[in-house]
Amino acid sequence: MEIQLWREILHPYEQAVAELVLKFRCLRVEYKKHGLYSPIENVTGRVKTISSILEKMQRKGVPMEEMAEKIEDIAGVRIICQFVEDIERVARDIEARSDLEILNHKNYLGNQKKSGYRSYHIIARYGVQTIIGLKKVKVEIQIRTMGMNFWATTEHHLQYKYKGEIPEHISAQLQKASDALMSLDREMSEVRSEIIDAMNDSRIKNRIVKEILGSIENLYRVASEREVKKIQDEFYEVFSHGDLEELKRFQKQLDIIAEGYRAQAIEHPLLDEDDK
Ligand code: 0O2
Repeated sequence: MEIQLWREILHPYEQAVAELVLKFRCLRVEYKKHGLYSPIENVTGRVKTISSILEKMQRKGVPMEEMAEKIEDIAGVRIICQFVEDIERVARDIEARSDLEILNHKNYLGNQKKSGYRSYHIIARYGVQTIIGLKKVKVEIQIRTMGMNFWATTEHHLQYKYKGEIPEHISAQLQKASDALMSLDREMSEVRSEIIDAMNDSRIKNRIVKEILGSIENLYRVASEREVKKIQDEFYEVFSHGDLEELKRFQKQLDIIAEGYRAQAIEHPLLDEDDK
C-alpha cells in the first residue's frame, strides 16, 4: 500500500469546513443586518478524526482508494435552527447555492432512524483552492433543531460509552426522549410566529433606543443643555412605559426637533463666507 500522508489528505477537508462555516455564519449575520429573523441559529464544523475515518472504512469495507468517494462525512458542517420549519428554509437556501454541487439528501425528520435520530442531511461537493489548484471534496451538511441536536449529542456519547452496543433499556429511554423532543418541536412550531414577532419587536426596540440616544447626543452639541436634559428626561419616561409604538412616536418628534436645528445650522453657519 502507498504511504498515506494524512495531513495532506485532510488539508482540503479542513479548508472546506472552515470556509463553509464562515459562509453560513455570514448568512446569519446578513439576516440580522437586514433586521430579519435568521433561520440559522448556530453553525459548527469538524473534520472527522483519522481513527473515526478508519473505523468507518473498516465497518463499510471501503478500500483506501475509494475513501474520498465513499466516506461522505469527512468534512462535516452542522447548522442548528430554532424551529423545524427553519430546517426546510435553510435546506432550500443551501440547495440554491452556486458554490455547492448537491449530490444527495437524507431526510431523517419525518422518518427518523431506528435509534430515534432525526436530522436533515445534504451531501454536496465543494471546491477549495489550494496551492496546487482546485480540489473538490465531499461535505455533509447536517441541519437540525436544538432539540434534535441535544438528543444526537447525548446519544453519540452513549454510543461511544457502550461501543455501539447501547443496552436495550437505555435504547428504549432514548427512543422515548426522541418522541418527547419531537412533540416539543411541534409545540414550539405552533408558537413560532409569536416568538418571531417578539424577537423582531425586541430588535426594533434596541435599534430605536440606540438611534434616539445617538440623536440626543448630537443635539447636545447644538442645543441648550436645559432643552437636551428635558428631552432626555422625556425619553426615560417614555422608555419606562415599555411601549414600542410610543417609542416610535417619540423618535419621530425628536427627528423633527433635530431637523429644525439642522435647518438653523444651514441658515446661520458658524463661519460666514466673510469670516474665512
Ligand atoms: P460521527 O462520529 O458523527 O462522524 P451509515 O451507513 O448509516 O452507518 P452514513 O452512510 O454515513 O452512515 O450515513 P448516515 O446514517 O446519514 O450518518 C451520517 C452521520 O449522521 C453520522 O456519522 C452521525 O454523525 C449522524 N448520525 C446518523 N445516525 C445517527 C444516530 O443514530 N445517532 C447519532 N447520534 N448520530 C447519527 P458517523 O460517522 O456515524 O458518526
